[in-house]
Order: sequence, then C-alpha cells, then structure tokens
Amino acid sequence: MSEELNQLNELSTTQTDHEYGGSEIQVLEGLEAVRKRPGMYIGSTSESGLHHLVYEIVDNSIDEALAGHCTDITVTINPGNTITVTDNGRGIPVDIQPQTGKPALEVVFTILHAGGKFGGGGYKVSGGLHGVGASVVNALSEWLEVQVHKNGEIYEMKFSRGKITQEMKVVGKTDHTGTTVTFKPDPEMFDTLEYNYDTLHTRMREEAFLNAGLRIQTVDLRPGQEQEDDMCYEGGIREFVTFINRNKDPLHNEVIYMSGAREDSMAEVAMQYNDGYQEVMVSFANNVHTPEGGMHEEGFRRALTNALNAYGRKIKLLKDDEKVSGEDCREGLTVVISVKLTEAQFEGQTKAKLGNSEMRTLVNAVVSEKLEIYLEENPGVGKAILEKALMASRAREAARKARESVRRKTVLESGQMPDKLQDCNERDPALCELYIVEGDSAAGSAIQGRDSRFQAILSMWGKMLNVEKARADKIYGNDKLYPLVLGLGAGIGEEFNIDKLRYHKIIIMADADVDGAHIRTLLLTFFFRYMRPLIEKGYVYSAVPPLYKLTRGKQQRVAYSDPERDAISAEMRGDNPNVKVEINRYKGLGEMDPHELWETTMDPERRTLRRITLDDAVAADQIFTVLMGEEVEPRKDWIVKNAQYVSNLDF
Ligand code: TSJ
Repeated sequence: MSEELNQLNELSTTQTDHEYGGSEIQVLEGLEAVRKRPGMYIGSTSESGLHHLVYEIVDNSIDEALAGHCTDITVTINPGNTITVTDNGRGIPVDIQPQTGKPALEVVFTILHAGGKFGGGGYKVSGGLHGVGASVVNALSEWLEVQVHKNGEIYEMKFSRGKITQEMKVVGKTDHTGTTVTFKPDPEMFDTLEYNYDTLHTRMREEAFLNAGLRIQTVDLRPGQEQEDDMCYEGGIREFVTFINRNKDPLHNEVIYMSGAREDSMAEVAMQYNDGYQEVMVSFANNVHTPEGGMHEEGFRRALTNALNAYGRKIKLLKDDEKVSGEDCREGLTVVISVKLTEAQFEGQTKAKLGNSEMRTLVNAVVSEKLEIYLEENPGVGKAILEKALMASRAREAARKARESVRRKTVLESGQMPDKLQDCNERDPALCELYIVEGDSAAGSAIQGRDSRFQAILSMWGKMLNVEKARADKIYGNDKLYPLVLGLGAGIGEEFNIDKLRYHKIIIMADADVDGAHIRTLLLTFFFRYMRPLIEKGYVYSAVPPLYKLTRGKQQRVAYSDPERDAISAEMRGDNPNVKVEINRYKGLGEMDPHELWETTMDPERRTLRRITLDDAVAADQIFTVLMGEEVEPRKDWIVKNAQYVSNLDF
C-alpha cells in the first residue's frame, strides 16, 4: 500500500518548457521497481550492468558538457570497487522545486524518470538514453554520496539503496563549481562487483572522441593495479578514425571530415581509407553507440556509392556503363558517423539501431554535398580512392568467375569457407584451433567468448543422425558435414592431405547428454573413416565442460566431476559445516554465457582437453555401426543401456 502512495506522491509534472509543449507529464515510478527488476533499467546484473552504472552517471556530466558548461570529467575506481565521478560543471541544482517542495538534487536521486529528462528543456540535443539514470544508480547502490559545489558552498547528501540517509546539507565552502558522486554497487543486486579498468577506459575514450575537446580522465586506485589515462581529442571523431587506423597504412594522409546540420539535428562523418580490405564502420546517435547500424549508416552508404560513381565518371576512370558497387567503395574504409537529434528512436534486438529515417536523409545530404567538394579539391586522394574501388570491383568479379569455374570442377577445392564457420585471424595451422560446437545457442556463446585470434568456431545442428539416418559411406555428401570438410581444408578419403589442414587442434565441444554423445560419435566415426591421420596425429580433442556450478553467497566455483564437486563444496564450506553451498548441474553448454564458457572450457590457461585416441575412434565407429546398422538387436541393446538419455530421441 505504501508503495502505491509513494508512486502517487511521485507522480508529478516537471517544469514546463515551451520546447516540450504538451509532453511535460513524466511518468514516474518508485525506486522499488528498479530493485525488483534491475535488468529492465540497466540491461543486466552481470558485469555489463555493473559498468552501466558508471555510464549512467557519466552521461549526466557529458550532458553538462554538451550544454557548454563542463570541460573536465574524472572517473575513478577506488579501492574496494567503489566509483567516483567528478565534473567541473555548474553543479546539480540544489534549490527547492515548487512542485515537489524538495531540493532538485534530492529529486534527481530519488525519483525515477521514466521518460524525458530532468529539468525539461535546456538541451537541444538529448540522448534517448541519457541523463535519466542517477536514481537508477542510487537504487542499485549499497550507498551513494553526492557533493555539489555551487553558490560558494559544498552541498552534500547521502543515500542507501535509494533511501535518504543524510538530508542535503552544507558541509563547507568552495571557490568553484562541479558535481562529485561516489557509489558502491549493491552486492544484493549484482553477480560481480569487480570493475574492469579497460572496459571503463575504452568506453570513456570513445566518449572523449565523440565530444571534441572534452577532457576525460580515468583512474584506477586499487592496490596493485594503479593506473590512469588522460584523454582529450581536439579533433573529435577525426582522431577516432586515426586511432582505429593506427596500425594500418592509410591510403591518404588526411582524414576526410564532413558535417552539417538541419533544424535541430546534426551529422558528422570522418573517414579514411587504408591499404587493407576490411570495412570498419562505427556509428553513434546522441553519443550512444549503434552497433546494429540504422538510418545514419544507410544514408552514408548511399551517398558514398553515388558520390564515388559520379566522380569516377567525371574523371573518366569509369566508363559510362561501368559501376563500382557499395561494397567495392567500402573496402579498406574506416568511417565514424555521429549524429545528434532531438528524439532518437532506438530499434532492433538490443535497441542499438537508429530508426529515424530523417537521419538517412541528413547524412546522405551532408556526405553527397561535402564529399563531392572534397574530391574536387583533392584530386590526388580522389583518384587513389577510385582506383582502390575499381580494384575491389575487378577482384570481386575475378573471384566470382574463378569460384564458379572451380565449383563446377570440385566443390572441395574452391577454398571458400562455409557460412557456419567463424574463422580465426591466425593463419599458422599449428597455432589454430577449431571448435566444433553443437547447437546454435552454444555456438553463439562460443563465438562471443572465444579468443578470435586463434580460435575458430564451426556450429553444427543437433540430431543430425535422426534427420539423416545416413549410411556412413554417404557421409561426405552430407550437408551437415560438408562445412566441416571445407573448414578443415584437407579433403577426405584418399585425397586427404594433412599438409593442407587449417587447424592442428580440432576440438569437439558437445553437451554431456545423448545429443552430444551422438554428435561426438558421428564426428569420431567420420574422422576415423575419412580422415584417420587426424586421429593418429593426435589433432582431435574433446572439450571438457564443467558439470556443476557451486555458489556460496557471491563466491562461485565450477566442478568437472562428482568427486571434484564434493571436494570443492567441502572447501567452500571451510570450518562452517552449516553454511549453504548451492550446487547446480549445468544442463548444457547453451546455458553458459560467453564469459563462463571461455573461463571454464575454452581458455587455454584453464581448460581441460581430452585427446581422442584411436581406441576412442574405433569404439565410436562401432557404436555408429550399431546405431545405424541394419541389425536390430544390438541397436535395441544400446538403447536399453542408455535409456535414461534416449527419451527425447526417435530412432
Ligand atoms: F548522475 C548525477 F545526476 F548524479 C550526476 C549529475 C552526476 C555527476 C557526476 C554530475 C552530474 C551533473 C549535473 N553535472 N552537471 C550537472 N548539471 C546539472 O544538473 C544542471 C546544472 C545547472 C542547470 C541550470 O539550468 O542552471 C541545469 C542542470 C541540469
């Protein structure tokens, strides 16, 4: 009941600002809602949620900088993993708000602003996600303290889990203005409390690039890992592009920069080609990263392709009917796009895609106009870019023709890698690992969790045996195994050539259930019959995922066997036999998040791999024969023996 009252009390209107017109009513909820469903407000309570708290606070300082009142922001990880954010802005207002009768400072930290922005207008540009999060952070902090330097005085206020523990009071005098917030994330709310300096540093560097001239410092004061960085980029996103290209050879020295505004929106684009083939496009809307792309990216791509084709015809590098494709235009291109707009619509799976179609129009207009001028004025650069795009176009055409003719000869020699393979960067087979993963969700975790420098992932569907009921001698025509053959690169059977093998560790990662056993059996049989040298050389392994997760309070361990489970459980209990150690059995690889999978099963420093021997393969081959063979009796026996697993299978 009191919660409802609270919500009623907190339902208020903010100060009307003519720019906000009739939309000044904000829907406000109590902070209890945040503690009940933290994921709704910060995405998750894992490491990413923990770091999100910092971004929510920093966003307020950045808004102050955007408004032109703040030049310096410092983010500090203190010993004990508390966070301090300081800025030299005007300081959060401390005067009493007429409609609540409370200091504005208190309102910022105790009222959840489900929409709009504290204080109404003031910012031409407001991030759809910005500046509403102070109360969310407060609700999820064991404690939080704020000091505001303003009007010559230092105002202080303290909270615990969103509740006031010290009303706002003046605690001293000051000769400057600014805001400092220190908080300790609530252990009741988060799975982990350990901040990662690199994560914060990387994000803050991005913010510094996006806000030209803004100085952001990050500091780690934790004993043994003290470090700091001082970031300020007068060149803004131009320097961002230089940074991304730092280890590459640029095709032209200068970063091309274009910007333009229309009504309340603005767009800026910085781009530079390098002599490589990769396209790197990084885009932002209101300083929010949009990895899923959206309208601003579409506008850029369209304008770039049109401008380069027009210019190519103009300087007669392209004949009348000749064209370079969008992809050709973006080979070796690094581009950063940043747009600012009043009402950003974020769409897509992770709300990371910009939906405002007027941004397609704006970016298209800015790039069309400015790039044409740039190319006119810098014909050397223009020619180099066009030649590169033409080269890409010809290479693509040649590759297509070659592929087609090779495909007609033999599919296996095309050298083309299958869709189901996420390859690694390393090319030396001795250093490369291929994880063969059952199921798309486990494969997803593996792709995210792996070290992509040397670990490749090939995903395979489960239950292929049931689907196919394939005879072993038909296997190489099997479309489930075909990607594997392509990925390994060494052919099969008599043509198998181990010198062409692309990985010297081939790791089967399957669940410890019957589906997993099936995949393992199938793969081992396949290797045994068609790529036997793989096994003889000891290149094939089985990953060993943990069986149990043990939890005592915040402490978590994993166990790979029953005896280990018992030993760890005893160890975690220590001298405290009554303490509760929760033991959960992992149901499958798909249940683990990427980080867990990496730590427990994929990290070479910590994982266990079981090398497959010829004996294992022979046994698998026999099981396979039993399962697939014509004789009914042995198959029945096997099923009876393994009945506990077989319920979800149809033979
Ligand atoms: F998250 C937060 F709210 F706690 C927070 C806000 C944390 C930190 C570190 C800084 C800030 C913050 C807020 N820095 N600067 C401001 N500025 C204002 O809130 C402000 C100041 C003056 C006026 C004005 O109209 O005079 C308006 C605003 C919104």
